[in-house]
Amino acid sequence: MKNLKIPNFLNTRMGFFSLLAVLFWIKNIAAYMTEFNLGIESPMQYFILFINPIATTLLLLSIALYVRRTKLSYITMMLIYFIMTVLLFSNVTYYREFTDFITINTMLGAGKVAEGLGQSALKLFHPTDIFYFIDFLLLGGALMTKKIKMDERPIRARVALAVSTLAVMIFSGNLFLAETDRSGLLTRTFSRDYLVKYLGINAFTAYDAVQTYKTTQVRAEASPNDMKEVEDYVKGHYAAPNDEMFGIAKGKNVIYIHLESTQQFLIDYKLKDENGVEHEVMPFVNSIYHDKSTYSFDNFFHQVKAGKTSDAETLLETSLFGLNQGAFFTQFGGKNTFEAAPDILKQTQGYTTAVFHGNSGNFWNRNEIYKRFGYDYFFDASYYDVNEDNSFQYGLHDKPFFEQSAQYLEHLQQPFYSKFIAVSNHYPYAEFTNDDAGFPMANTPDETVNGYFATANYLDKSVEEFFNYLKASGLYDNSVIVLYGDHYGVSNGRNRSLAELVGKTSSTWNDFDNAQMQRVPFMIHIPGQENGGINHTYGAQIDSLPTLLHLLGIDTQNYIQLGQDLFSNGHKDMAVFRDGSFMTSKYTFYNGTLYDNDTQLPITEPSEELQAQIDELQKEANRQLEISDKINNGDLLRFHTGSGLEPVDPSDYSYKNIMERLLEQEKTLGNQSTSVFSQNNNQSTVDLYETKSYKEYHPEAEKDETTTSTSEAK
Ligand code: GP9
Ligand code: MN
Repeated sequence: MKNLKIPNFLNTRMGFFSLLAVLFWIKNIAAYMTEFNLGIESPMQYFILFINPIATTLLLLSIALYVRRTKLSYITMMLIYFIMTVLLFSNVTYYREFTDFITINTMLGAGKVAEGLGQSALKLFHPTDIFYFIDFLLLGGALMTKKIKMDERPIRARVALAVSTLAVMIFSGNLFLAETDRSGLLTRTFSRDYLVKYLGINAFTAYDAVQTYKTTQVRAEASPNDMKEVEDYVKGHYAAPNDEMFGIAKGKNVIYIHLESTQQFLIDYKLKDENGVEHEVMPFVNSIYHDKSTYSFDNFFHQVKAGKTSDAETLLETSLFGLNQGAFFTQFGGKNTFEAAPDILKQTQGYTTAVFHGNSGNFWNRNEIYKRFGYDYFFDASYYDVNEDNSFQYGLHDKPFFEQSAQYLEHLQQPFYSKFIAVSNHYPYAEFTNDDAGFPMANTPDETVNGYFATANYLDKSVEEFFNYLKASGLYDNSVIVLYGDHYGVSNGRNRSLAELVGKTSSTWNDFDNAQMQRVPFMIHIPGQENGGINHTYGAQIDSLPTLLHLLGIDTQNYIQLGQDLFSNGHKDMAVFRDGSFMTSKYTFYNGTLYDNDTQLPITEPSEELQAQIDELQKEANRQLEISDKINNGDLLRFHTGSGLEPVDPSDYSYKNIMERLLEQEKTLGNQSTSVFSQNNNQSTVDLYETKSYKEYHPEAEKDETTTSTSEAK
């Protein structure tokens, strides 16, 4: 040790600075490789991951370069280094327990996290963790014993500025690459994994701090008085239930099936293959759509914006809109108060509540917001066997997803409220490369459009298999099953390629057509009911919650919901889009142009009377959106006292060790247990689940293929 020669370079300020920067970069990369699971998919993403610690490390450390006094400069440098290390290390340990990164809100409530961890906190530390701090200790020691000498010469301000500027430039380059690889990274903020993967932990934390500050400001300005305006609006907008429908599903389980990216035009749609043979895309969903036990809607619209799936979830479970910019789930999910479906059903009817989704729990901040929605259980990717063969970038594919969900579902106490979020039918609708390949591709100039039908067909089969299981296990008869499409699958920018496939012409395609394409499926299947049918009411996702609650026999008057029961005689025949566009049975007002639904043509010179009518509708649409934004931005529901609901305390919720808890509960309840498992004499029903690949369902298709290829070979 004594003879250890310190290279001269390290005895300069710049040298010491560089050493710290390199060391931190190494630590950071090591953590990326060994601790976090960031789902890197391409060489480009590896490259971005590799460079992303550099910019912020340089920028932060460069602060010390501006300090002229020797000791103070070294202390500042070491202090910054220490803080960055602590931040990295805290994220490492937090991730070990929560598979997530630390937000500012988590830091502010750190006491609660520690409390929740209790004894297990110590287990989060590994002996090798010394690696994160050893260099700090050694360097500190070397400075104090003068092994490394402090350089008395201050760094020139110009040089310090050059380093900071370089850091900013590297950051811009990093950001550019990130946005190219994942557009909307900062505006849509999908998940914390993404931000870390693309920009690093320091940048993620800074970004989160800014967002947290912004939302805290608006929230601080809101007051209980603002609630009055909201209550008045809701009272005036309320649509009383239809007596014939109220309570027809009382006490039943609720099973929401989220049909990812499924548009209404897929219903009853048949895709022609290259030989002109027609293939029904969603035969099973169609059979449900036309079933006498199903209340189907064919003028039902999605209302999402940048928050896509998560906006649909907000709309369906809270009867409020998402935001006009960014994702509500990520911006407010960790702090707002809700009157959400799971909580209402739990508190008023004793429902058990659970979500199933085969993607990481922090995507769209679900692991936070679900607690505030009152979800008892959230089975995220960590509960599923997800591997390279059965998954893609958004998680587990639908067939194994539904199949593997059965082992958990059978242990839920009934009645339960549950949501299954499928995902395989997601952009970019990549062709299956395994035995699930086989459904024909469409033949348009757009690959994305071409693949859409095959993934939708896969989703259809997955749902069919799940229904079969529900029937076999006995759950079916006790349940209301709601199928809904969350948003478009083919974006407006691609609709021209789709035009010919939906009986239109690409060259005359316009915004009127775009607007019509925003219809999504919505069906409420109630086994035992016989007077279902296709309802033509114009409605939208915001209407789902009051509709469902009324079917379950729950009065909604005391809740703050902006939608209306679709069965109510008072339901307004109208759907409002998030951007202020709207749709009625007569008119389409989309992107600022008014169209007549019958002629499908723009109305350029409306009569005075019509104009007044449209103005009135526009006012109504804007009012609904404005009230929603007031509630969400100001977190106004924390002031609402009339709901009769006890406030939700998110720290009462945990999504760890769910299975152990369910089994324990079954045991405690004994013969009072209402889970399917218990009702089946404590025998699992999982074996009743049957799943097969496309090739297994269509052995004839494969034969055809081999015959054609052999005949071609000849
Ligand atoms: C991800 C999935 C997809 O978990 O729900 O979300 P989307 O991209 O459709 O919003
Ligand atoms: Mn979606």
